Amino acid sequence: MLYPIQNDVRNKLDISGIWDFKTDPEEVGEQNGWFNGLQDSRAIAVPGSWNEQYEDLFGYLGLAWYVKPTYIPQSWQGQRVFIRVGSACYHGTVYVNGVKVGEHEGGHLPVAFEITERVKWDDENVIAISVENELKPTRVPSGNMPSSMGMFASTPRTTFDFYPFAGLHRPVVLYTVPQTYIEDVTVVTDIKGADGAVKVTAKLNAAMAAQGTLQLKGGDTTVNANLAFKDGVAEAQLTVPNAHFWSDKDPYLYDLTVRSDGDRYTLKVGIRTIAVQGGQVLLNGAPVQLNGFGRHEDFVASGKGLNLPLLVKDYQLMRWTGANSYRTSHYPYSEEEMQLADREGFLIIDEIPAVSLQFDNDENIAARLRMCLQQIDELVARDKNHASVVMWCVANEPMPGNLNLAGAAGGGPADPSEASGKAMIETMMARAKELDPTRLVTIVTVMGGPQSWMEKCDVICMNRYWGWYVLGGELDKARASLEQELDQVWEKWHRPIIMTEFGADTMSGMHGHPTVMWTEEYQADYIRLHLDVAAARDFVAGMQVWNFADFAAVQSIARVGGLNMKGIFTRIRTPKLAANVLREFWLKK
Ligand code: GCB
Repeated sequence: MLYPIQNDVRNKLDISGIWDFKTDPEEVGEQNGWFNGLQDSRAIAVPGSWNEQYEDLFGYLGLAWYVKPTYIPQSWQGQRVFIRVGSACYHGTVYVNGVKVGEHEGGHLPVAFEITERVKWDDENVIAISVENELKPTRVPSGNMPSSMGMFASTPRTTFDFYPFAGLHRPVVLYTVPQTYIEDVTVVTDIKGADGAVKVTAKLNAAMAAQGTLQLKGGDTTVNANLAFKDGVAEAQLTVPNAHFWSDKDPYLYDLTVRSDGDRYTLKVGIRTIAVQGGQVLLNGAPVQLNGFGRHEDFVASGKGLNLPLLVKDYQLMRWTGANSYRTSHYPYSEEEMQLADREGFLIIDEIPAVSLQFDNDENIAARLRMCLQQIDELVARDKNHASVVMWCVANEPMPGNLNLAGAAGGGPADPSEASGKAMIETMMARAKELDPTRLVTIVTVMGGPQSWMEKCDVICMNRYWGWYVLGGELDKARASLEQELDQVWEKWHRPIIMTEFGADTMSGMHGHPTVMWTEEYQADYIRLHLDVAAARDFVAGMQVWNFADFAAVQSIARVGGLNMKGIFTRIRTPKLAANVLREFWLKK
């Protein structure tokens, strides 16, 4: 799925801004024609989560309406017009001039609908989007599960700890394409000695024959090729002599332009390869460490809404720690963020929203699997051309019924959900591999989860909390358990291991001597211990601290002030002591 662009033959109008907004807890808006305009509305910012904009909306997850009147330029006539919603979390329905044009389930991926026939060229157009984020067992991620999370039971009743923010979280844009247009482009890169090999597949919106061209341009290099479309598809293989390869240290990007009859589309291309060998991840054939963070899209006032200054600042702060990598825990991040990652040279583990999947009953499992597969399809379609994306992650901490949270990998006594979980996980991983055999595929395993679920992972990704949830305050024992588990997992699989989470809640400004849990000193010691243990093991291919910054969490006895405080930075991005430990380890290399 191509990102909308503005050029000489395509148009784009971002209609984000202040919209009219009204909640609809009784769900009467549709029958009362709220899509034509709202009575007694209030102002809301798009993008943004509604929960952070009004105090009374903090806990509201039900149906709500967004309405925006807008003109559409006359000069667009004759082209095809689309509306594209970057993220309606969790379910969105789109209306244009009183007509429903489509709906989308899944809160973190874009959707576009053609609206050419609906446009009024000489009057204002009314764009309306209804959105709800009700927590349901059949959704991904799931909520309101019959099972309780024991002492972790939270408000709202999620199966995860980040706050389930709702709303239009990313830009809403109108865009045009010519009548016959380039619908999709897929770029696969390879390295042949000093040369780059760039394979491009372009697809038109119609199964027709046509001619086209390709141009790859960067610095003094320009490579051209012809495209011959047959049944709407054309392929070309470019050779880039003495190519400038993309890497985390030198994120060089070429401009690739595809042309066919009346259309033109340009995207950024980084030439690189990614592979595993023994205990190492190889970028362009050389070992690379994926050091950085698990993160969240989260900030004061904007909630999970796209916040561009924050993005730029966060990348700068990550670089300041020496990080070169992160995971889009626990859902796909914005496209703007992926573009920045290409440009800044971050190595991304790109995750669908399958956080804390449970395998409780067949009907729910089937519904969740359908949703997960849809999200894998949509994520790969959206992100397949980003050099920064090196790995697909199809689940974070799937939960077996026999989970032994206090234990090492291996899980508790045999439980039927282990087999159903394995089947679902492997179906998802196979789907990602089938769609994109050029990237690595993984799941992130939970502490005490079954080892059998790691079997198909290219890289073993482990979330572990030795020294926090288990052996809290006992860092010596935590070290021994961590060492033992890492060595055992390596012995079993002989694959690279990335610790995708390890962290300690830390109240900024709280100090202690001797160090105790929650103090900045404890977090610093805890992180140092983990990085030390990893440094002594060359099969550890990356360390990603949980979390980059404190983030809004559901309310529970485990979350002081409704925050998860495992951040290396506070929610407003002030560094804690542990930031310097990261700098010590990650910058000295
Ligand atoms: C985890 C989850 C993450 C939580 C974290 C924690 O294992 O993957 O979403 O925020 O633990 O802090 O408890």
